[in-house]
Amino acid sequence: MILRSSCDTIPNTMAAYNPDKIEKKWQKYWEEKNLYKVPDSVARKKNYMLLTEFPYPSGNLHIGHWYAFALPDMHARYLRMRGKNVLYPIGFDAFGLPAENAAIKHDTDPASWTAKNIAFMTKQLKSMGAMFDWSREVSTTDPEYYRWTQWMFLKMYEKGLAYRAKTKVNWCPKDKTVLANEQVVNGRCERCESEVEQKEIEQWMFRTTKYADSLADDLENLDWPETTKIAQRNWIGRSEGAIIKFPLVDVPGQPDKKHFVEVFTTRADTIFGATFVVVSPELAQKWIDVGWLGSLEHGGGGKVSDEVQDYIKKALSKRDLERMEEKEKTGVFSGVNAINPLSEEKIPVWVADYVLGSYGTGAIMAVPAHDERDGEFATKFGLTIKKVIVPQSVNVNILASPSDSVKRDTRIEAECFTGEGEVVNSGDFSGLLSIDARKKVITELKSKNLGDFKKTYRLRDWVLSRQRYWGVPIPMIKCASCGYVPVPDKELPVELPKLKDFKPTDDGHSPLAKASKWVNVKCPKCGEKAERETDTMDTFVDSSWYFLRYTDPKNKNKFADEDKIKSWLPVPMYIGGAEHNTMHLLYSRFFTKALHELGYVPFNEPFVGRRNHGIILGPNGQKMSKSRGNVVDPDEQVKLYGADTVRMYLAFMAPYDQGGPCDPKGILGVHRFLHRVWHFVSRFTEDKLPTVDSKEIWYALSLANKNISKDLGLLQFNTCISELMKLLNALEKECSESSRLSAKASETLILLLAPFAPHIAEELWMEVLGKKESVHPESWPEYDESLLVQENLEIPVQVNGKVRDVITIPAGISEEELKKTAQESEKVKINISGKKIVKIIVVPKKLINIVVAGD
Ligand code: ANZ
Ligand code: ZN
Repeated sequence: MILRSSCDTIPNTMAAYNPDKIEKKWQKYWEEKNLYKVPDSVARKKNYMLLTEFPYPSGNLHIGHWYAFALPDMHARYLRMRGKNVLYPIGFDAFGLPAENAAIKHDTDPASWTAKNIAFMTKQLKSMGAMFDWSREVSTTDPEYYRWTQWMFLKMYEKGLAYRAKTKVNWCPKDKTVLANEQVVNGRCERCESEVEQKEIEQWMFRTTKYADSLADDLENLDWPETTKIAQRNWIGRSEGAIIKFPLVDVPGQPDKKHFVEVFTTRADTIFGATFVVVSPELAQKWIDVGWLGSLEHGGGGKVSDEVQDYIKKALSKRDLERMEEKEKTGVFSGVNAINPLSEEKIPVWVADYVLGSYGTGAIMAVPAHDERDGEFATKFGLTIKKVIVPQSVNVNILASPSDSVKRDTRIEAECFTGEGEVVNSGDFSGLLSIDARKKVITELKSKNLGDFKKTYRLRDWVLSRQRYWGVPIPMIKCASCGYVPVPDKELPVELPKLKDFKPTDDGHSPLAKASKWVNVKCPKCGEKAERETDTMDTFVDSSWYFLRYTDPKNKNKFADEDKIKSWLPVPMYIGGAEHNTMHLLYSRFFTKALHELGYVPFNEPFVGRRNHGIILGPNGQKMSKSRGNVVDPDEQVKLYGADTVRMYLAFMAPYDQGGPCDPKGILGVHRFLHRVWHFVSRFTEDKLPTVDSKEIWYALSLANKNISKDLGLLQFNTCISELMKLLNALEKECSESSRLSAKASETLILLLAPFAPHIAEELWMEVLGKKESVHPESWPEYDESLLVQENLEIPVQVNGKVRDVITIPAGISEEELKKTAQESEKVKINISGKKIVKIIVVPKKLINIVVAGD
């Protein structure tokens, strides 16, 4: 642990800098004055919502929270000083599994556990000194909030955007609930890391796939990190290809060419190389069910072989991911054959689990010469490999030498060539480029009614129901005669009942099923006995629209007033973690698109700008964790050094988008800097000292202003802090201990510091400069660009004490640049070339002397 006393070595003639005292004092003052309460509109000011991801009330604020909130606060404060009506909102994403698990562990209930955590974390958040507008706080567990979550679900249900269907879902056996695909990481539950099972259950779903194209296309216009866009595009996974029909032959007991197998391919240009067809075990099972692979009865001809049945059974028990990653390909001949619709060759149909039932049509045309998986499969089972694409370079003959050409050719023979090139061995299509052949092949098949263009997506509809207690009840009622009936609007919210036993059950039912008084209701349609839906919503539903509520958090009649929505949104800048690249950011976009289509919001993208912040590591550069013992507790650091130091240290530590190790020594360095600022500005109260207001002082202030303005606008906090440090160095040089800074220059310095260290800035502003009003509503200082254009100086350059040249340089040049310019002088070069430079002595603004050895 680092002791406070190590800072007391700093000479201090004035009252010592006591962050603990001043920070509490100003936080109280700001709250009393409603300094951060944001009006709906201010004349001639533009509304600007700076959004950060609202926290989950886990119970304790860690350093990552500080990183996520205290640094954007600097940006928010800056924009406010630049004349915007800035809303920096805060709330809690308070439903969810961890609350239930923690409540079970601590023998309490999720509601009390969550409320207690929110209260504690609110106190911690306030210690940051951020300009959160607490009057607009939202919590997703507040019935006045989730009334609208339920209402939105019902609006989407009315329009078919929410529906119920039986699907194969990811089931976490430990948490006993369904997980979205996005919540399964490497086949394991994202939260508890248990191996995820596959189960078929009826679920509530959102039709996210309806917007697949717009979710992919609209990324183009967003000011988002490219990595986030790529992650979303991959998640949506649009691929443009074709569906092609292959007639089946040799189907037991069926006349030829009556049945077809449909395949999805992105490489229709390779169709002449399709030497077999592979169907997924799922599709093969369907074929068995309708008798295409023969009968199941023993005895008699045309029976489905045991080998095929065993293979399918085994394959179906595996997860998709496992199947895709398997090194050794497995499969079995199905017993039927197909006709390649263009080459008209008879080719075998195999069953193999590397083809997935849930993608495309669940069947493929296998092109072993040009698809690696097909190639491995063909090699293993001795199937025909036929080359139909050659790299263009081979034909155009741009290869370096003939021997090289031969080498490459054999490589292509031996290996699978997956690239684009020229089509060969393909009838009339030979000679075309693969890209052009693709379209021609599909068009030709289309004219024969054997194929068509087709887009396919990896994106699946969003399974939103959870068989858990601590979530928003799904506002539906199940009636034996009417089916599912929506809860009427006027009965919203459907409040979550208090439950003694909220533990999950093994039978796949939500714990809410036990609340019989709550469950048993009358059908809103026919009035007969009916039951409430007992599943609750995935918490990602709650967080898909919270930014809308910030614009009008107290509205009782609507989720938010249209004019208020219009005046604040879409969000111009959203700052958060890269872990939300897909799920949260995709779901919020889906919600916005749905609400837009339903006419409730005037835009179809929620977040125009997005930046991801990096992750803070432990002092040793490893991920912070209790077990590693490298956790830096922000409360402890605040107690030692104050919030201003912690804020500025985190800003200084690393580029914001990268993050890095948190080093207590660095914290001390920043703390010393604030001591120096304190000491320097405090001298202002010593009336006897003369004031200094030189050109150099205004040059330093203007330069810092220019650079900080640029960097703070771009969220480049670390360089802002180093600018402040450089500024203080320059000011201290110009204004010695026996003098003090002028009032105007002191003001400018404090204004430049205010977004970063709001408490010390306030103290110096009000108590030292004697201002009557807070510094924070002040405008950002202007600077005069002409001050930055400095006159030139003539500097003699000596080599070993002898003047060799006189160079002309701008007065503001840095020492490094001066040294460089001096060595570039032709006259100097002659005298130092081939010699070792021992040192370079600089007398600022007067002289430079290069000392060389061997003269
Ligand atoms: C023939 C072919 C030849 C293919 C070639 C590729 C290369 P993306 O781009 O990811 O959409 N495919 C189609 N459905 C499949 C399924 N259910 N399971 C496994 N693989 C499947 O991939 C499309 C390609 O993946 C398709 O194009 C198909 O193989 C395969 F030289 O068809 B291709
Ligand atoms: Zn009914």
